[in-house]
Amino acid sequence: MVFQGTASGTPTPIPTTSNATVGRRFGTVGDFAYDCTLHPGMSGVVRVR
Ligand SMILES: [Cu+2]
Repeated sequence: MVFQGTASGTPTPIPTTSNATVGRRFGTVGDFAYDCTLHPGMSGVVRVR
């Protein structure tokens, strides 16, 4: 999956994996929208408060 935008604190993309756990740390308050790279239209937002 990839995060939209290039605002400060936007995490790097998460590559496609299988049977793995991948973490990203959000060090900045904000809304970080993302898109699934496998499924068109599967999107979400991580809200950091
Ligand atoms: Cu998906």
